[in-house]
Amino acid sequence: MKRFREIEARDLKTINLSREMNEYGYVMIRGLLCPDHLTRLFGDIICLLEDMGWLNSESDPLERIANISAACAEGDALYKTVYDSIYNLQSFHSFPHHALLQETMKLLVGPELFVHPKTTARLIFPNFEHGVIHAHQDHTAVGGDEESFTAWIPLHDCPVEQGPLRVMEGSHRFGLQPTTVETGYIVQGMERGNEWVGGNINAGDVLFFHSLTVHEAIPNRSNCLRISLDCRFQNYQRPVDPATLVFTGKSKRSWEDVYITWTSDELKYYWKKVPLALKPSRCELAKLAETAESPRMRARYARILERIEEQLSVRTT
Ligand SMILES: O=C(O)CCC(=O)C(=O)O
Repeated sequence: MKRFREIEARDLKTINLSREMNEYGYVMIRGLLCPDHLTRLFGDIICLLEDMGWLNSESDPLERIANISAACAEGDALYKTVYDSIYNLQSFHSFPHHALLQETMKLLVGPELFVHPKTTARLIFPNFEHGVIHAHQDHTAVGGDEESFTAWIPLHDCPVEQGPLRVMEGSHRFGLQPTTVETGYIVQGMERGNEWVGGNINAGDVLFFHSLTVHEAIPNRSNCLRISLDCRFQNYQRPVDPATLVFTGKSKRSWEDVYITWTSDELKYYWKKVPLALKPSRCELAKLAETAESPRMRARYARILERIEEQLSVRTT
């Protein structure tokens, strides 16, 4: 596999990042964050994983040696319990607001930066096929504006054997690529683009890519849990999908549940202070809740509308 084209953080002032992104569909920035910036969140997550029995009790939790008998992945009930407790951490939600990350995101989208509030954590057990994310484009799952980007950030050194992400260089130029209905993935070997690029991604490195860039995880063949974040962002003058602001599933989860243990109000509902142009708008959502093709989609639009209205009625400081 060809190695990432890489940019050193110290060279950011002299490089045209947007041009790099347009050309290759990704930028790999080495040493953007210093490993100390990761310590707080990494420590909070490790404590939770240790309490939940996901780590080998014989070794130092910071080594992340997995308890294989606990192996599970997104979609499993056990995974959700652990995931939800990580998702409620204030340190998890404040992470994408780190000044260095935001400065770099602005180089890609302009000064009107909007960080999507629903950051994703990835907890990837080793040698557990069910947990491997195969080739896809974020735009297929996330929707919204195509000019959106992901920052993929491991919270520790992530050598190739621990299963970092790799990307299909130049694939963002081919529009949405077909996926199979059963998996939502692009069939292996059918990805369009130049070629796969990858390599070790270390603590402090950040891989940014376009919403149409095909990417996938390399299988984690180590004995360690891989812990990483996907943070999504865009320019807020471009349309923002309301589904990025609320929980769209059938569970009654709300931002109030997430905020329960937070010690500061600063980032609660921060998007309400941003002049967002929602697409679909509230009127369009109401229409879609009646006219969308399937009952499942009608119910989903109705939920999104209801939750957006609820949020608008919550006062923020
Ligand atoms: O971290 C992973 O395994 C998958 C991440 C991913 O697909 C994404 O960031 O969109």
